[in-house]
Amino acid sequence: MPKVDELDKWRRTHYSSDIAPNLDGKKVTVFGRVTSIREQGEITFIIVQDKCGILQITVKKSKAPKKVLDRIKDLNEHSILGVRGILKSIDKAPHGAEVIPSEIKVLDFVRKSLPFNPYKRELPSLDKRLDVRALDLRRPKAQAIFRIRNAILWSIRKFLIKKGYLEVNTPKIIASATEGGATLFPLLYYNREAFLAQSPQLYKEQLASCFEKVFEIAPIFRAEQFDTLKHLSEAISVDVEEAFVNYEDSMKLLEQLVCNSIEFVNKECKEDLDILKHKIKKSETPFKQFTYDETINILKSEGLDIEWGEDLSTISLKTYSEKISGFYFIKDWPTSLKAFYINPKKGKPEICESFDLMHGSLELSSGGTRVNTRKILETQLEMKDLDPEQFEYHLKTFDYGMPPHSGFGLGLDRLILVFTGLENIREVVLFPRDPTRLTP
Ligand code: AMO
Repeated sequence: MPKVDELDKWRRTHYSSDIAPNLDGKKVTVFGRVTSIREQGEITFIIVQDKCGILQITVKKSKAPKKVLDRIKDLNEHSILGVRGILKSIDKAPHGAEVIPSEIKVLDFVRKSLPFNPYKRELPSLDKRLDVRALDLRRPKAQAIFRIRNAILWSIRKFLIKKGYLEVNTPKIIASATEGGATLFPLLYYNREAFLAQSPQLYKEQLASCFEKVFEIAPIFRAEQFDTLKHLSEAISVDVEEAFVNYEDSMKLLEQLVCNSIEFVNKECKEDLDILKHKIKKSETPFKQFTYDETINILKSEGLDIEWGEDLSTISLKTYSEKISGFYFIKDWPTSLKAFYINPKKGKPEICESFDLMHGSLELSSGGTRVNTRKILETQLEMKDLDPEQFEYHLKTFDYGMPPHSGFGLGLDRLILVFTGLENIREVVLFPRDPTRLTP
């Protein structure tokens, strides 16, 4: 077996992206993973990938030191290398320069044949890839997806903090349901029953009463029995809540947030979007808005058998998305279809001040003006077969003065699907959770 070297005092001087012809003659230390080894006559070309891309190590047998030749003798693809050497400009190499090594450390090598080669075109099914996700994530496409994800997160945080929203962290172990009792994951909390949080809804409302403008980017847990391309048991939600505004203001903010992220990703992630062969279309602004009533009428005129008060089924949304492209809102939903904390309209309580942000047939976000009085909250909890007593820890805060407030929850993973042009939500999550997957 080949010997494994120690890292010792070696530290990186250059990433692959720093390498350039004008550094000709410079001493460098580079690290990375071998993606290919090619022998051409007396020259060995070793392509090494680091977090920024690839670089070329060129070993000429007649000129290389013996210790370098010894170290590359048993080298295999996917080994982990450290290389010290001199940069030499050369047109044909990536970034216009190659590294001529004076010393090579093999920091680790491959001990078993890989279940698949992440650098090859032919790949196994997503499920097989997810089983060894750490290997799958070496794929250039996967790397591009998660760099775009990172850019989206950064742009959202920057946007909200600049506008004066406070980033908060709320408990993920909670005492009662917020989004309907059927989708809770129960757990044992010492000697009591507790649940994983379905959303930070109640906490973000309480915090809006203290800090006025808050947001959280965190996991939400949904125990739904699904087998779709757009659901997860653990998803990331961007939750925003604000005092002294209503749902029209929340829609405006959400639209600005999405447009800002599109602009940022289009500017900062050009190469990654090219790798994915995807272009994010800028949607017309303001985003189109349809009331639930208008939506039902349009669907009826398309020949769908749908009654007022019904939720929009997958078929309804597919039909609708064939008529409307890009981002759009569906607002003013029946109160019966929305959660207990959404405010019914004055003089028309069967409709509530609510909205969903859609892209095609995909629901990206939902939000609304919140109920602001304890009495209505209690009535609505009972209407949803929820026990107000279980919510006392929340309801009592409404006794102490609660500003009017509104907000939304935006499904980050779904937004990334739109930004990357992918179809399966599991592709854009590092370690997805669904009813059949709990590892890795
Ligand atoms: P809702 O339940 O509609 O609203 O969730 C908000 C958004 O989160 C995303 N989402 C999911 N993504 C992947 N897998 C899931 N299982 C999943 N469930 C939800 C969707 C959805 O639009 N408290 C309210 C928000 C609010 O009113 O502020 C809520 O949770 O993109």
